[in-house]
Amino acid sequence: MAVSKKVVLAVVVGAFAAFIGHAYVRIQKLRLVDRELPVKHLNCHYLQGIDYGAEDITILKDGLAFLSTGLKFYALPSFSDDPGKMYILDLLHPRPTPVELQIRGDLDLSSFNPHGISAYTDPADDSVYLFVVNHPEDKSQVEIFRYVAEDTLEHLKTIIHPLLHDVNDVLAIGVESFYATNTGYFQNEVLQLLSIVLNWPWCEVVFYSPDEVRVAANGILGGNGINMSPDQKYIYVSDILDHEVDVFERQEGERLVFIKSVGVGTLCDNIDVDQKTGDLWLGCHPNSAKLLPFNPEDPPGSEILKIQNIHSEHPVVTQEYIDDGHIIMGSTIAAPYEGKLLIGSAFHKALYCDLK
Ligand SMILES: [Ca+2]
Ligand SMILES: [Ca+2]
Repeated sequence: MAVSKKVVLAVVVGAFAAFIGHAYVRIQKLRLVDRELPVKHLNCHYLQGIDYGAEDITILKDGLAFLSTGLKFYALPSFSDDPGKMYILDLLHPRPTPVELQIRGDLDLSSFNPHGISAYTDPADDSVYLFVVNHPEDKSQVEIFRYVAEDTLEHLKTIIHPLLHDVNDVLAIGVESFYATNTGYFQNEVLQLLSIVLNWPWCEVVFYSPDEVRVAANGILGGNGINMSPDQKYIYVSDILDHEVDVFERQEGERLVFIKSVGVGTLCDNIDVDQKTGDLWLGCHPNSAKLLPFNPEDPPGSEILKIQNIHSEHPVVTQEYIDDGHIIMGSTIAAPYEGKLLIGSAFHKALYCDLK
């Protein structure tokens, strides 16, 4: 081999090795490997019958909570091969107990795999609509249900669209309209990994209505939870990989304008908003290297954050609950209601806690 060819080869090999090294360091940093936290507990007990995760929870004004359970998603652990289920819990009951919701209509329940959820109450007649991200056979679609009786959901519609290709969470804003986040930008796993390593924040928030479907916002490295301020003027999106919550202003015609990002220092999943105070509650993963790959001997922990005064110059981010995985692993959601807090997980149990 001529000397010049050897030099070129050495340069190429060296550059490739440097890139792999850079990629490794960046991924380890994003995953918060080595992060260990002291536990900080609340007075909590397990919700009966929830053993395979309650990835997302949403609570209506009258204290009825909906839970999506049994998620199977990418390489996340899953302790059951059964299809996912929806549960309801009445927080005004003296001893709230989850009840499985019966699903009516032509939805295939054998492949039901519910993920992010959101409820919409129609001001015209107080009907409650539940929007559920569903991944049958690893696909992505949004199901719209009407909550028709104490323990029944009626399936109304399945929404499939090329822009809704890797949906994580949904925010209902009308009887048939919503915003949704995509977990990744690329459908190809190698390209997706490359986009993270090269810091291409291309994940999108998609607006859907029967008349129009479009990208409403992007600039997100890893899309996850989405929710809205009580006055419905602002939308919050968790950029789980960038360790930030992005704030968007809703403008006329459902245009989203980026306002700012608030650093959270951890991998936050779903967002709930206290309807009285406007505080954000976030279910987060303190160290995702323990989540993937999963090792029961060194379990992934849980971390619940609260953000106060998010619209001020100085939002206050506080850790409200921390566990090392011995009580609850892989927290994804924390939803407050009248001094109580529900904590859900991607694949483990759910907690009912006292905030007072
Ligand atoms: Ca949600
Ligand atoms: Ca999520």
